[in-house]
This record gives sequence, C-alpha cells and structure tokens, in this order.
Amino acid sequence: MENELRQLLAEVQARLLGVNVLADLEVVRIEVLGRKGKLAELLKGLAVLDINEKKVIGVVANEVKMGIERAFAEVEDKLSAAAVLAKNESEWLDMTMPGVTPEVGHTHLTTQAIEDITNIFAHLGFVRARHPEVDWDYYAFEAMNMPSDHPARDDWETFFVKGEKGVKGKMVLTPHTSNGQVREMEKGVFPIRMISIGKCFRRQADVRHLPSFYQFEGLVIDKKASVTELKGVCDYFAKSYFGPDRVTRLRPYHFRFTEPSFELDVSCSVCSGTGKVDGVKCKLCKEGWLELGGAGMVHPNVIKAGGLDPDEYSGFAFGWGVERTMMMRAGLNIDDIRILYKNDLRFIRQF
Ligand code: FA5
Repeated sequence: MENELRQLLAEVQARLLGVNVLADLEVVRIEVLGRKGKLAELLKGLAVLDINEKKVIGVVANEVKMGIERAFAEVEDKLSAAAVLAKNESEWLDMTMPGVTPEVGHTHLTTQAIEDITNIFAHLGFVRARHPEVDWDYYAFEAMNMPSDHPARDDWETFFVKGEKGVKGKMVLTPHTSNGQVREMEKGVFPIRMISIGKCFRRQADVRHLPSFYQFEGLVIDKKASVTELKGVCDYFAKSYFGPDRVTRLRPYHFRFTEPSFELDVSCSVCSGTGKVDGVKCKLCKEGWLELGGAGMVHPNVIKAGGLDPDEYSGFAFGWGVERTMMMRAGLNIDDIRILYKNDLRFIRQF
C-alpha cells in the first residue's frame, strides 16, 4: 500500500506537467482528491490493516496527500498568474489613443423649418397647436363653409377613409390644416392666436406636389381682428424668415372659408421684386413676386360653426405649405419637390 501511495504521488506530479489551463486542473483535482477520487479509494485499504501497520501507512498517506496538494497548489499559482497576464495583454488600453468620434446626425430640413416657423410666430404670441391628421369631413369641409356637394371641394383632392359615416360625416386624411380652425374655437378659450403645423394629404404627386406634405395654419379670433393686422403678421413672418429686405403683397383670391380672401406673395429674392435681372425677365418668378399661400378674414359662417357670434367676434387665418416656403427661403433650385422625402442621404446631409 505504501508503494501504491508513493506511485500515486509520482503519477499526479507527472500528469500535472501536461496541464495548461485552470479548468483542466480542476478535472484532475476531482479525479485524485475528490470524495470518490483515487486517494480516497486507496485509503479505504487502511481499514483492513492492524494497528502498527496503520501507524506506518498513516504517516506515508499523510505525506503523499500533502505532496499531492502542494503539487496542485504550485500548478494553480503558475496557471493563475499566466491567466492574469493574458487578460492584461488582451484588455490593454492605450489612454493616449485618439477617441472614435460617434457620428452625429441632424434633423430633417422640414423639421428645421417647422422649428423656425414655430419660433417666429411665438414672438407674435401665436401658440403652437396640434389637430387630428385624420379627421371628420365636418371639420375639413362642412364647418369650413363647404357643404357636401359643393364643387369647391374638388380643389382639395381628398383621400377618404373607407367605413361607415359618423354624425360628422366620413373620415378624411386632412387635405389642409384648416380643419383645426373650428376645432380650436370649440375649445372655448378666447382670444385665439394659434399656429397649427401638421401633415396634409392630397391625391397629387408631381414635381411641385407631394401626396403627403406639411402646412402651417395661423388663426386669430378676437373682438376686433383686421386685415391690417393680417398684413402686419404676414410682413413680420416674411422679413423674419426670408430676410429684412423682403416685402409682401395681398392679392385678391377666393376661398369658401375666408371673406375677403387673398393669396400672399413675397418679393422675389433673385430680382428683388422688379421682375427683371439685367433687363431680362427674372427666371425664378418672371414677374417680381413668389406665391406663398392663402389667407383671409375668417368667414362669418366659420365663426358661427365655432359657436361664436360673427357680430361680436372676427378673425383672420392663413395656411401655407412648409416645404414650398422652405424651398423659397433656401433658394433651393430643386426641380422635383419629392426629393425631400426620398431618404437620399447625399441630399439630406447638405442641410
Ligand atoms: C389651403 O389649403 C387653404 N386651407 C389655405 C388657407 C388657410 C387659406 C386659411 C385661407 C385661410 P391651398 O390649397 O392653396 O390652400 O394650399 C396652401 C399651400 O399648401 C399651397 O400654397 C402650397 O404651399 C401648399 N400645398 C398645397 N398642396 C400641396 C402639395 N400637394 N404638395 C406640397 N405643398 C402643397
């Protein structure tokens, strides 16, 4: 038994020479020193020895056990040190290396324009409002003085939502932000100075028309709103957004929901409103003016639909396209408006 014990020690020492990783060391440790390991198996033999033999073999067994444990401890120390070294090597960090700058994006140019427009009107006390972009026919047309069979509706090439009619008619994808006018009046808080910016949808798609675009709608409802004030607001916006040398004009027009109605024009940036560059017709505007959008004094029927008495309250409103307005400012020579939403980064990154 003494020989077997010493042989086990030698065998373990030889085996450990070939162990290179801590996990393998653990496997050998269980095999040799575990509860059912080789040493425990050998020591079972002690039971059949007489007392004197037990004393001698007990001393040897102790020496062998300590020898085996020492061999394991030495290998463990060596492998642990090597593991730490390898970790340090693989996780090495040079604090003097230049950092990797993360790519920073920016908002889309339409979002930038919406922010600019909101800020300009905020200076005049206009509060940003949001209204449904899928709304009842009533708010988009009926309440805007356009009864269901009125031909003026044809100008707003409208998408209708399939389904049952409600008490306020069918549902539409709002073709203009004017649906917000009566909705804002229904809130019952006066006077109103709102700027509502939202998505509009029309059955149109060509170089000047998007099927989904943005409008910004201004609405003032007060006891004595006037065309003069409307003109002042238009001028303030034009000078703030396009530049201090730009001027505006109101041109008579017709909308069912305003009376009188106007188209607002802004003097052209290329010919400064003269219509000519070096004696030749201006290529951009041809006549000195660029069209911005519609405006007018809120029609008495719309004021009534908002639950107010038109003899007591008056108002003015305007509704202009965000994309078209933004393109006018930037002097963007875009020959197809649809490029704005093609997600072409080569275009988007320029702004
Ligand atoms: C209207 O939508 C009226 N609701 C504006 C208004 C409001 C008038 C309040 C009076 C009082 P119009 O259909 O002209 O008007 O559209 C207004 C602007 O929206 C246009 O001048 C244009 O800038 C923009 N627009 C209209 N359709 C499109 C389209 N398909 N793609 C891009 N912009 C468009």
